Amino acid sequence: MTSKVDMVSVVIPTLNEAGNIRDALDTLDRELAYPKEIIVVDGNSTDGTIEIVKDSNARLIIEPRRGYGLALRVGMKAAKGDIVIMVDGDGTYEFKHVNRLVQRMLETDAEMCLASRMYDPNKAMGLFNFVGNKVITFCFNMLYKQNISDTQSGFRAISHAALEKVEFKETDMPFATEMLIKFSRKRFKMVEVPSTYKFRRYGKTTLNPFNSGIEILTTILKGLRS
Ligand SMILES: Nc1nc2c(ncn2[C@@H]2O[C@H](COP(=O)(O)OP(=O)(O)OP(=O)(O)O)[C@@H](O)[C@H]2O)c(=O)[nH]1
Ligand SMILES: [Mg+2]
Repeated sequence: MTSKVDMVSVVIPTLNEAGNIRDALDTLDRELAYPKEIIVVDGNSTDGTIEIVKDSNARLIIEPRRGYGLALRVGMKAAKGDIVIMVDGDGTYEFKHVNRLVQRMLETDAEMCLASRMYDPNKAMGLFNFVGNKVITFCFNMLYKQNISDTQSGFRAISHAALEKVEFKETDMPFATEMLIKFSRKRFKMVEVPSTYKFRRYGKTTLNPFNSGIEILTTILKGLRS
């Protein structure tokens, strides 16, 4: 559990996010009210993302191996802060809520705080993803006795000490669910704050929602044996 914060590390995976990353870095730099380091883990983007990150205050790690989860894991290993924030580089999460996540984590003495998009009246999440998320979240909550409203949120504040107690295997989208499973198993406290979700302004998704959904449900079932 984290009682004081000397530094917050923000880890951002990017794959061809040139249209979004500068705004993401500027907003985080401006909004995050704690001493910070920002780590961008880039999958060898070819659209100028790397040049934009090099021209910023953020630290750049190039990770040519594919996978959203792998990129986050590499960034988290490199992070030095007591709290690690994970968030996408595509500007779909509301960075202005970043301090809320840290504050709620500290107030509740939790090991993780998720930004839940399920309170969002704008519903920027497409219908397929919304329904898929509901199904996955229902299965997860039932099987692991949790009460999380948005298990697929990729915007989270996490205790660094807790992360060090867990080993991850997943390399792609199921990583986010593997983390919840392993935190549940360790009885780490997980809380959430309401947040909003925005449409992607530039670039395209790397996710195949159907395949990811199947992989995530498989991860939930596999986790029962762990
Ligand atoms: N380094 C790295 N980053 C990745 C990889 N795949 C995805 N990302 C980044 O991970 C984040 C999440 O991926 P998205 O493509 O936005 O997936 P999504 O959020 O499910 O899809 P959208 O609804 O379109 O936003 C984005 O910042 C991507 O640029 C990868 O293989 N390597
Ligand atoms: Mg996204």
